[in-house]
Amino acid sequence: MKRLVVVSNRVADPRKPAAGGLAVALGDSLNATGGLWFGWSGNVIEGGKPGEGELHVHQAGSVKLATVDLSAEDHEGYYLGYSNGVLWPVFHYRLDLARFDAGHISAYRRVNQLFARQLMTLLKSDDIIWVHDYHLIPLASELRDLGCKNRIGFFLHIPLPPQQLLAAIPQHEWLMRALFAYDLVGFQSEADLLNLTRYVEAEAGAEDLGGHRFRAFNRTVRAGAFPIGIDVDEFAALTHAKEASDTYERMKEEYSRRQLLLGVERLDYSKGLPQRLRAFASLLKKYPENLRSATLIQIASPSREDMGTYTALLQELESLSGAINGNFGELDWMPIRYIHRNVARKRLPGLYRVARVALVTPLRDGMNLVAKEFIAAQDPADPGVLVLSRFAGAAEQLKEALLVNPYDSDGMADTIQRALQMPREERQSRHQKLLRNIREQDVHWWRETFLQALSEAGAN
Ligand code: GDG
Repeated sequence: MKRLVVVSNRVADPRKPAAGGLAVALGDSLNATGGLWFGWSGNVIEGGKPGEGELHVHQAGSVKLATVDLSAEDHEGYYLGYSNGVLWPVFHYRLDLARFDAGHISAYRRVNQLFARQLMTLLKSDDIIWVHDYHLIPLASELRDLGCKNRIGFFLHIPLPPQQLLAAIPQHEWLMRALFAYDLVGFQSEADLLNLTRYVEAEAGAEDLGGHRFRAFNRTVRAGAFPIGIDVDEFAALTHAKEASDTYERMKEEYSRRQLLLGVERLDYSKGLPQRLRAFASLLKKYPENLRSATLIQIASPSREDMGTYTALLQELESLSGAINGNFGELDWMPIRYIHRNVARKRLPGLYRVARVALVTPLRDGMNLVAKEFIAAQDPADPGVLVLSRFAGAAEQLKEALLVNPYDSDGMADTIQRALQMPREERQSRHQKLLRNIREQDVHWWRETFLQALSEAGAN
């Protein structure tokens, strides 16, 4: 079996449960092939030389972890400036939040070159390389420039926006041309794949060879939609373990006279949090029978707080939740419990299971794993209802959720009311279909389907 080499911005030890679902999923293939996982070490070297960084290699069981330090200047330009200041907002359709700066794109390229140089020293000629996410779009192109002939696949975890939005990025031709250095590029949804097709035909003059294969710049790339899933069994086991059961029992008792609604995400403007709080306020106004009963627990775990756009969002959420609690709250009932802290992963399934309704209403999301985790944690005999944004990649698969337009607060309030009143039989039948779906297309299916397609992607 050929060795798998995974490259992503951050690297995790797959043996540690805290590493999260993706690490566990990739860990299977990395373990089976004695693989290598390569990325940034997380170290920022003050006064370090741009374009240079020490390589650290250590063995974690049968997997080799290789990481590179970044100079403070590279971290600022590559990570904060370009990846999270340009690509994250534009790819989530938020051109208005992008800050274009020529220095940032040079740092982005420089770090990709640094990674390519360091990775080349570790590669064997028949390794299969799988690159992840928007931080590393030009990596294959830099590797090819150094003579790398390996099979290389790329998976984008976030959405790919329409052609016109991509074209607003000052160096979009360079960025998108870099995709042609891969043998396979994978997206979360059919909508993203369609956006790629339109872009490469209109802007890169690519020839459509059929079967989502495109030819341009003397290379052929295959594209596909590979919706990422979760490890359903692992999540179900977590749900029945002690920490989650304790959380469930405690919360169940506390909320026995209330209807619990739940939102869980990293604090990010793509997740539609202010819109969700407004929809909740509208629910309380339009359907007063929910007063003293419906309670929204909103977890917004801290993330990328070194970026200015997040400070404004944090303030908006604090003021919105304060106003809603002030306007509607009673001595014995607070409508919103807004928690700006990380909740332990082991407790999350218990929280999901006790919720009557999950609000997963991003303005845009590549996939959204919270929606899938919520389904996996439910009691099939008395499941909660998933209210899901039509703009999450997951909406293409999870058709039995109640789909909403996150920009329409009143419409969302009506749908939440429907979810709160849904009879048990309908909840059961929807949940059964949703569960079947996330089981059939779980994270192992995702990994195997992608790697199979990569092994079949035609030689260039
Ligand atoms: C990107 C794409 C795509 C959240 N709060 C806490 C916590 N979480 C965990 C959830 C879930 C994960 O974080 C979030 O995953 P999502 O998929 O919802 O969103 P992103 O982080 O934006 O991920 C996304 C994903 O990549 C995979 O391809 O689906 O579209 O944006 O697992 O449970 N975990 C803990 N405490 C929290 O407070 N422990």
